[in-house]
Amino acid sequence: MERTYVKEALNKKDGEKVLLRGWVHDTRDLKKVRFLVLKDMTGRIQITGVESKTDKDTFGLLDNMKRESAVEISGTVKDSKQAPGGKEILPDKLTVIAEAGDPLPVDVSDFSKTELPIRLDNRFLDLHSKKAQAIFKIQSTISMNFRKYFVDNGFIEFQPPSVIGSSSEGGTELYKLKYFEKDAYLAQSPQLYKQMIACAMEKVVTITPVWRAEKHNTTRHLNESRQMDIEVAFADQMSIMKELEGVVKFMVTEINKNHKEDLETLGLKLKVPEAHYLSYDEICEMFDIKNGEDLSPNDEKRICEKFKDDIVFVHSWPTEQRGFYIMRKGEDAEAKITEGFDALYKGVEISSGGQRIHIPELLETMLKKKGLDPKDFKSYINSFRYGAPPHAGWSIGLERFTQTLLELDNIREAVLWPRDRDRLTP
Ligand code: AMO
Repeated sequence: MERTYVKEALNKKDGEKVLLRGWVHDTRDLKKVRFLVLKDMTGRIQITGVESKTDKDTFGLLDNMKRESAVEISGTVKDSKQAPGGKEILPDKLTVIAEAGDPLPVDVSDFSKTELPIRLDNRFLDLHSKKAQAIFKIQSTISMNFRKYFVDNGFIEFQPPSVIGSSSEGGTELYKLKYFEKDAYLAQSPQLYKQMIACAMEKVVTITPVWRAEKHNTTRHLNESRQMDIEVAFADQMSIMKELEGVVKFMVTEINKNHKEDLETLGLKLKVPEAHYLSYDEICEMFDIKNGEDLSPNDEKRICEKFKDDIVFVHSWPTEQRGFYIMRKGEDAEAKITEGFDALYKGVEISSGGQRIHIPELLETMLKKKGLDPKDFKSYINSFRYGAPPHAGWSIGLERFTQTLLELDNIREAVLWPRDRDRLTP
């Protein structure tokens, strides 16, 4: 007999036979009647053993099932007003495929209070919980629809290298490694590569891991994360902010459509956000922030509170607050304002980007101003000497976005196996 998934079993008629596989979520023993809640990737269903009717061995097994054990159950579907979902299974045969150890190192029930570090130490088991599953099912919809939105709009997906020869963000937070006789680094972003490909193929998109050796220990930073990036030729900061607004609206709409139950599990109702566009100067004035400084986490919160559950684009940032590769207003090395922006959503920065410098001489000047050596960026600078048009792009962190959207206290909830200052295993 072919396997039936729980969701399918819940749609079968009274009397139909099924073969289910999954895990023991819960059991209840009322002596003459024994219940087992079976779960698989599609849902949960009640198995009801009755002493007077159920096969003796099967009824006996129901007495002593260890939670989270993998089992196979064949039986008959029965309509039931009391059972969740309106159906239960009267078992013919129960086979334990893999028994779970007892006690479990993590409580994976719906009322679990196990603390995050212990859950992460035992992530393999934590993934049996409804809440963790809801987060990663939604994350899968985020990345899939991110890709879909852009590919459907004519973008080309590309894969940048992860081992690089020099810094791509101009900062110091690089992981160094030996690469034969040379020093190499783990990529901090696909920045330089996406620019080079966009200058030839126009509209490009990627989802790629990045590594940042920052020693911070916060609830919104990881040392390994996934960035969802785009880059577009013949574009400026305004046109690509519109792309970000479009993709966020699309992803939220798809989540609302496909994850009703998961959102319920997480206690969330998602509003498809509107977008507000304000310059950095306007924001400073509006919120009494010292012009020239970065926005503090508290500033980001204050700004978002005013535009509740909407996206706030803060554009035209000052030069000293942006990377060396962000275009200066008017293509002027002395300009105080750039074509760079940040996107804030539900209290945090979810994305940053802008128009890039496509003029080699201006790039060399800006590198020097930032204390970097243009020699280290030779191949990158040279790539703009042969017909490189103005171009712009941004990056949105997959885990940061998941955390923000799902209102998770800690970004580590939004990554399967976090890499942070203290955590390298599992
Ligand atoms: P930035 O450094 O702002 O920009 O990163 C882009 C987005 O990536 C996410 N992010 C992080 N998520 C988790 N942990 C971290 N340590 C972390 N750092 C960043 C955030 C952030 O908004 N190359 C530019 C983008 C561009 O101009 O295209 C860049 O990397 O969501």
